[in-house]
Parts: sequence; structure tokens; C-alpha cells
Amino acid sequence: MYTQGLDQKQKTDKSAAESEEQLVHFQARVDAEEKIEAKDWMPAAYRQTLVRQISQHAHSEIVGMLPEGNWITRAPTLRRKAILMAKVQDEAGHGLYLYSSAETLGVSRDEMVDQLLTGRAKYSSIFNYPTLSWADIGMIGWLVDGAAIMNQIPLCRCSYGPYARAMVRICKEESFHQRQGFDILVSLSKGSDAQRRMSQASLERWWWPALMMFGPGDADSKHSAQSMAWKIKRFSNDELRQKFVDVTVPQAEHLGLKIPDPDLRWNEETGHYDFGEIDWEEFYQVLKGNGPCNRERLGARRKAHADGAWVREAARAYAAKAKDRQAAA
Ligand code: BYC
Repeated sequence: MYTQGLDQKQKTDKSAAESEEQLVHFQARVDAEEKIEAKDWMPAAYRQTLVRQISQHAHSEIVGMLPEGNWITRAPTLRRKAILMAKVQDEAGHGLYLYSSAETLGVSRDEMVDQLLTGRAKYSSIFNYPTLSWADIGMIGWLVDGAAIMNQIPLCRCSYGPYARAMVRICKEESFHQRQGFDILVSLSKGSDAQRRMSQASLERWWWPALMMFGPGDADSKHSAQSMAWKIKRFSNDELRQKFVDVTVPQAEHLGLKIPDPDLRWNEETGHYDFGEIDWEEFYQVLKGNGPCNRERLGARRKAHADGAWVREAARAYAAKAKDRQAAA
């Protein structure tokens, strides 16, 4: 459908066609806060960075349906079940807006899905952890969607128009998701001792993986500097992580939960919470495919893709027939 710049090889080289003048003009547009649109000229590396980030983001939304989908049949009440189904459905919608946004850059949906299923594309590390209790569903809403919002609100101001516009709607829905997670935990906090223990155990499993969602520390983040210069990212990984800790700690206190970090304390001087060292070895192991659920998640996506083959075939056959009918008319 969109074919401009489809040749991946060309995209990786700073093509000879990219004159200094074009690059300077492009950067001036970005600096002036103009939105870059699909048909505008852009450096090949800008296009490639966006395809990488947006497709990873889309895959995260789709894979992110799995840990929560696991609890739809076991939600404690009909109301919670209906809410959870709507939330999981929203995540599918987010994936679809994001795939569409990436397609405007000249990559096909098939290509992106293939990259995910063959393990060449990343998706958020957080979805490689299991949902063992109902409190984990609260924790995903409160912490995972909470971290996602912190990261994604600035993406509504991303320099690439189709991504920025997709993010506006996504952030509105994520904000509802975050509140539903917090609401689950408020209910549990008012419940029995066993329910409070379940929430505490869940926070102990999800806290550190949630902090890892923001990506490597600034010193190790290979893409941040360029992405910030292009105004794709507005804040560094560490800045967003700090903002998240600062807003989340008082919420944990409200829930009567203890964050599993002995080094966590308010720092009067900086006006922020200090927190302990993240286990980066665990993060990189998850990225390499060695997290608790990596194989299960990819297995589920591959099965869904194979089970859906007949739908794609039927759609193709229908489209071919419609084309023939049109040609004959
Ligand atoms: N997990 O140079 P860096 C959701 C990779 S979905 C896996 O800092 P960048 C939700 C990174 O891709 C949440 N990989 O990269 C859904 C890069 O690898 P490559 C998803 C990670 O791009 C359902 C390498 O590490 N949100 O909200 O400047 C239910 C070096 O990193 C991670 C998004 O995708 C990670 N956590 O910054 C509920 C938001 N972190 O590509 C909720 C959009 C880093 O060189 N994405 N890596 O092989 C972003 O904002 C940025 O891409 C990141 C990373 C902040 C994630």
C-alpha cells in the first residue's frame, strides 16, 4: 500500500541523496515544532527509528493482551470481567492504530508481524512476566499502564504527526486503564488480610520490572540522544523513570503497600525519591528471550497467527473476486 522508502538497505545507509541542505531544513522544521507528515521528506534514519519504535510499541500492545487475557475467565465478578474484556480489547485497538501509523512510513503490516513472530522485533520486557493472582491485574493497570502513560504522554508531542495523533487517543484510554487497576487494588486494600497479602506479594513481583519498562539508563541508551534531537522522545529514559517513581510512591502509601526497595527514600535536596539499583542483568536476559514467559508469549502469538490463516486467505479471495467483478463491470 505504502511503498515509499520500502527498501530497507537504502534506509540504513545515509543515502547520497540526503544533502546537507535537506538535513538542515528537516532539523529546522523539527526545531520549529512543525509536524512531519508521511509524504514529507525525512532522513532515512529518522524513518527507520520511527518504524523500529512504533512497531515495537504496536507489538507490545498486542503481546500485552496475553497476561491480562489470562484472567478474563477468572475475574472475581461479572462487572470486573466486563471491564477487563473492554480493556484487553482496547489494547488490540492500540496495536492496530500503531501498526497503521508505522505503515505510513513504508513498512507493511505483514513485514512487522513477521519480525515479531521470528523473534527479530522486540516488545516491552514487562509482558514476559506471569500474572499469578488477581492482584496482578490490578498491578498491571496501576503500574504497567501508569508507566506507559508517563512514557506515552510526551509521545503525543512526537515530531511525526501520524504517531503523535495515534498517541492522543491511546493515552486517554491508558489513563482509564490505570485507574481501573488502582481501583482493583483499592478494593483489595479494604478487603481481608489474605487480599492485602496478595497485593503486597504482587507489588514485590511487579515493581522492578515496571521500572525496567523505561529502558536502559541514559548512559546505556543508544537511541535516546538522536531521538531527542529529532523530538521523537521528549524526555530521557531516566527522567521518565524518576517521574514515575515520584508519583507512584505516594499512591503505594495510600494503598498501604510497601515498595520492595530498601534504598527508597525522599530526598529533600533534590525534591525527588532516591531509589535502589535496577538489576540490569535481569532486564537484558528478558530482552534476549530468557524471561519467565518469553517462549510462552511468542508461542501464543505464533499459534494465533497460524489459526487466523484462513481469515487472511478468505479476505484475499474476497478482494480478488471484488477486483474481478469491478474489472468485468
Ligand atoms: N523492553 O536506546 P534505548 C503498554 C530496547 S505497551 C524491551 O533506550 P529507545 C501496554 C530498545 O528498543 C508499552 N526492549 O531505546 C500494553 C532498544 O533496542 P533496539 C510499550 C526495550 O527506543 C498492554 C534497546 O533496548 N511502550 O503500554 O530510545 C497493556 C536500547 O534502548 C525496553 C512503548 O513501546 C523494554 N522495556 O527507548 C498495558 C513506548 N527498553 O530497538 C500497557 C514507545 C528499551 O535497538 N517506546 N528496549 O533493538 C519508547 O518510548 C522507547 O522505544 C523506549 C526505549 C523508551 C521503550
